[in-house]
Amino acid sequence: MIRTFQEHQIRKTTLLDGPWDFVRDPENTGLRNKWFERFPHAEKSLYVPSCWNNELHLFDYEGVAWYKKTMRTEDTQHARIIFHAILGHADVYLDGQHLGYHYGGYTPFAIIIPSLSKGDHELVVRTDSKLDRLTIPTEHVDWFHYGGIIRSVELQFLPDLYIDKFTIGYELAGADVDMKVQVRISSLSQTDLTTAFTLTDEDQEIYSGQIQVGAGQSTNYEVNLHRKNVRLWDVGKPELYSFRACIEQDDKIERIGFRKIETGHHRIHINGSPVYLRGINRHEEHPEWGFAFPPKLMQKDLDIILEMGCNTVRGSHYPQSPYWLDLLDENGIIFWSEIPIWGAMLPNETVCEPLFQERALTMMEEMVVMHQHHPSVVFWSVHNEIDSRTQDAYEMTKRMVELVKSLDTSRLITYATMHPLEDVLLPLFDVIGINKYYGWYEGQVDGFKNMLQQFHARAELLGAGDKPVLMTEFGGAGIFGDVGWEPRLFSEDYQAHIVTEALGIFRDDPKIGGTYIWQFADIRGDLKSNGRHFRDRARSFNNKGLVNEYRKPKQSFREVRRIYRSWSEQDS
Ligand code: ADA
Repeated sequence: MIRTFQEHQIRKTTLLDGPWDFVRDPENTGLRNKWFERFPHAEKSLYVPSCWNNELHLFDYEGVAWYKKTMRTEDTQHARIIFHAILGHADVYLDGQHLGYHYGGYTPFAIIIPSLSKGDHELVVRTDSKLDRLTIPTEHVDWFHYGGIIRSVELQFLPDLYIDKFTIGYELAGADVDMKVQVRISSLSQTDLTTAFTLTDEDQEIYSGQIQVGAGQSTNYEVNLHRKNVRLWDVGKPELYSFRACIEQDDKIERIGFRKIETGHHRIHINGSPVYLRGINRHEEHPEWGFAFPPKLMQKDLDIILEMGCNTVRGSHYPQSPYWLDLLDENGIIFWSEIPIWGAMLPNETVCEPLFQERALTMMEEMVVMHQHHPSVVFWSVHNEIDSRTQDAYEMTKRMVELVKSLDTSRLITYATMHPLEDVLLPLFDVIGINKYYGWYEGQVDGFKNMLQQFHARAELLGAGDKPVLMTEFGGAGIFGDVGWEPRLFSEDYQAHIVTEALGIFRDDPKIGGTYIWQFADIRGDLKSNGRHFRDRARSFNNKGLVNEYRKPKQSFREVRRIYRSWSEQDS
């Protein structure tokens, strides 16, 4: 399932999920000669969506792999295939013809095939999961970068006139709203056409009109509506609206929530009230599923996160599934959405590379477009832990921030820094995230106090003293089940000690507006047996989860639940 609700009532859609033929191509031979000629026999059948690294003998495979599926059309029809997420490089072929290429990993792309003939068609996808110095993330990253088609593949049949785009923007004044609805109707017809257009709120029609579209052209259409006394979406009090754009032969449903996001007095404000953030960092990853995280388990993650008393989640470190965000929308949880620029080992030369920057900007734009209607999204984050002390980082970041502002002015733009005392990027952002590991990588836990004192003074000097500061990462590793009388490194006890002490320090600092513990669950690490990096990752996992990779609670989980619940009571 892609969403928790139905996106179309008229448009015919079907999922191409299920078994696909799969073959590895470690030498990258298939690039020159068509895959289906070279490899008449599939290596195996692989379920889509999934990551191949969760299959036997494919644990470590990184590189090129080919997927093939036969799809059938009952009539000659216009087809649209949406790939909801393929990791890395993706090339799509239909009946031997190259139809398109996408680079990314966590955002959808679509291909339209007008008048696809009736019968069987061979759909082939070449994917390449290899990381290098210019991929995002780059080859040095602290999570296992899987390979595969990780989210659904959707086949849609389009009429001659179809809804190509449907976006809803708004400005709130109290509970009154000015809505700007934009639709783009596109034509796959040889003649000019006119269609009736209606907009409904649930089942009630709120607008109707006529739209003309030239043969093979697109028409952009805008509707401005004023509505009084709308129900506001808020933290813990979700109120959602479903709008349906409808033309004679096609429709699209979008769900939004009305809420106003501001900052003031070192806090995030939703609908005019300050909200202290009680959060965790969540990788959308599981030992059996990799990044192809199933909806059923998303519900369980959510239940555990609610049980802990959280009101926010940071989507570390890449755009997470729309289904997950639907769940957050429905539960009134704030979300931090970011792209996978993981910078702790990112060389400055990479930051300056045009291809790297171009990929970063495309990923940002695709993320904003994908998640723009989710009320849960409050933060757009442009990167994590890059070397934020340099002019090059400043130049790239400025481009990214400008792009986000051109796409969406209703949310806060942020990032996470690991150099809070030397960072030159502070003035560019609405909110500052700090990642620091006192008690783990450096010194004792109370090192946070001194660091924060210096940070606040510096932020003041740079004119960023009134911006909300969030502690976006802190914590330590605790191996599940390793408990004792003494707080040894890697024990559950020591991990719980770091997290509880740190939370106390941050809560006492009036300039800190919230906390995101690193991290929700243990995740598979990118530990190469011959590599220099991440050699402290026991079990080849990043063990800083409050729950283990199968979501079983550690001592730190119980401590955080106690603390977050008591904060929740104090703040309500
Ligand atoms: C960084 C990084 C995380 C993780 C963490 C750790 O802060 O942002 O992805 O690698 O360190 O566990 O060391």
